[in-house]
Amino acid sequence: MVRKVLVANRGEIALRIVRACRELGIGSVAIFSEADRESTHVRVADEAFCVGPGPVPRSYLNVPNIISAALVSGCDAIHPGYGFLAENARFAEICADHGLKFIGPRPEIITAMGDKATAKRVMAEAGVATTPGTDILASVELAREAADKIGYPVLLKATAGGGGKGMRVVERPEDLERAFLGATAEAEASFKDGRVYMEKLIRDPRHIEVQVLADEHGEVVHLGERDCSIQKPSHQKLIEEAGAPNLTERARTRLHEMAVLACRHVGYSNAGTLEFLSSGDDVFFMEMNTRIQVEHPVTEMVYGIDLVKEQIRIASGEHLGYTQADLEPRGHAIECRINAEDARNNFAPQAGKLGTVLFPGGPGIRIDTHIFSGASVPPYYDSMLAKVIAFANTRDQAIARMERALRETFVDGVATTTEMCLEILGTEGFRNGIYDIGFLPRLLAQRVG
Ligand code: MV4
Repeated sequence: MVRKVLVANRGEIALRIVRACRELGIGSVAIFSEADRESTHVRVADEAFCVGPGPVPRSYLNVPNIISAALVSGCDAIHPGYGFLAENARFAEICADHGLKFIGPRPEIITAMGDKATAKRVMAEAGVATTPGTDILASVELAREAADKIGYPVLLKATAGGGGKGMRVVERPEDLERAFLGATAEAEASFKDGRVYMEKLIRDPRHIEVQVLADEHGEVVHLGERDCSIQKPSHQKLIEEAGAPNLTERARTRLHEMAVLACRHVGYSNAGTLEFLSSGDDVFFMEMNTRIQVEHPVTEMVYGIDLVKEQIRIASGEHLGYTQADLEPRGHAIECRINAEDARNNFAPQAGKLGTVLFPGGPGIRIDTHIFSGASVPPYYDSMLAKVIAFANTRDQAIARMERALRETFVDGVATTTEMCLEILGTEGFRNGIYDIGFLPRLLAQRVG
């Protein structure tokens, strides 16, 4: 086993990783910015190093300082969490160059999956269902030919994208040129890579993703699916659940099989997530995330597996030690994200000093958070403060439990997404489990008139 892990992150996920280390009997080293000096992950880790001032490029992306902290403290591995350096292949290489095990897949896989057109091509080769479409489009003329063949409406996507940046829906031929130039310019500005590709637009799909674990000896398992269709207009997830409601058994089985097939094909190792669009019996591969994800706890609750511990064990060269037949999901789990955001004002991020903070407890409730009464919320970072996870035998019970828990949640001093989550849980669409990626944008549009 690795003996000491540098946790290259902050907030709830840094704390989550420190907890996994402690339970494995492994040392943990936190890093922090000057704005996070008083943060929980700093207190709870065995050791902690300041790596720079508040702004992200000067601290949590400061690779020389992070590598130095790992080396002077005698770490043999780095866990990147999510965000920051988690999907930076160059960082994974630099870790290896310094004798530090990067807890994630090989750098080449990170690079391949980071380029969305490449990822799609690789998955299609593996036999995974992908959306009808093209590879990179070199000109408007080629885009026009492709769109005529695919049939409108089509979607232009940035290959360096993900998260919706550089994406354009094109309903009619006369809109194609504008959309192509717009998508290219936006992608160039956002990613310094203006290359785009085209897909058939899937109307009103759901976002279903499959969790996988693969060891470094070729064993691959899936840990079922999550429905992450409840997203803000900015494409950020707000509520996730495991398993997905209203999925046909045929679609569910295909999703699971394709995820495992894909991992075997690329020689994947460590934890990963394959994102799909789902519509009726149809499923289409979208992207693969080569990191632990924010919403991993819902899968942990349903499968009784600690995914972060598994990541560390896998990176240590251990065998999974179980097969698909050993894995049986039980019950239902829902996660609500408590963000420091004003849901009545376009989810504007909130910063400042917190007053009283009270989180729920009791049967079937898990809270993953780093905040406490009197803590500061710095302006530099992601606005997620906490994840409330409700687990129960059935979906209806999990919903009731989540509603109960959110009514026990108090975060004084900033506006949060707690009430927004309660409103969603109360809707007929959520309760019957028939919702798609347009659900929250439609709900918000109704509210403002
Ligand atoms: C799509 C799509 C419909 N058809 N692709 C959005 C972000 C990027 N990761 C992929 N996205 C989409 N790709 C085809 N062919 C609709 C979306 C999409 C979406 C997907 C998942 C979750 C929320 C979304 C919100 C808007 C659009």
